[in-house]
Amino acid sequence: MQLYYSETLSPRKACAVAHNVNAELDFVFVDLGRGEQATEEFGRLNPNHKVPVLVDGPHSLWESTAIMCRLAQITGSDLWPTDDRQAEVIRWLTWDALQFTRFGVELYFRNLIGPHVGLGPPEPDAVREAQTGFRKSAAILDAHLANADWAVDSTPTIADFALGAALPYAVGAAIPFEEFPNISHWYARLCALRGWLEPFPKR
Ligand SMILES: N[C@@H](CCC(=O)N[C@@H](CS)C(=O)NCC(=O)O)C(=O)O
Repeated sequence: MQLYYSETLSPRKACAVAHNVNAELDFVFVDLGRGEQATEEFGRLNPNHKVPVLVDGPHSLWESTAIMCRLAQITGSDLWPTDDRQAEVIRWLTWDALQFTRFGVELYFRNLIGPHVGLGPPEPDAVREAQTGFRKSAAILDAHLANADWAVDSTPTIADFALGAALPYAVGAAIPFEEFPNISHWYARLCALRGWLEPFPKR
């Protein structure tokens, strides 16, 4: 099994889970700067020409959330629970993609990636708007975490790995999560999990 990755936000989730669950796989670095994802060959693994991709024999699985599920499933990890918690994990994954990390990703692209790929300096109004969206959803997560150590029940799940995805980039991307004390405490717990702070293999 191979996990194709780059050292960027979405593959970071898959790599962190792979380390956390001790998955037996080979990490394959894809150099986005050199356009390695744009080749026809890579397009056969993922027609979107994006990383991460998990390749298992003839099967390739793309989308970081699906990859986190698969890695937890094949290793029997409780990061992807099979009981009543599963629907709640899906609830937070869905909400995260459409709310919390959606705004985090926008700030990541505008402030950190855009200037390096020729998009010029971030547009201040667009940054402010994304920060407003982020704060609105962060208030909801912060209220939830007032009475909970993790997104779902009392143990970490892939929902936490998804919710944390943009936060390692918070300083450079100007993501104001530290205004929210319960999110800050939860994020410190996430940082203590195996794989979170050092998700990428040594190259
Ligand atoms: N929704 C996808 C997003 C994947 C994605 O946007 N990957 C970026 C790196 S963070 C990429 O491969 N970009 C290369 C490109 O667009 O050419 C996921 O969660 O896997």
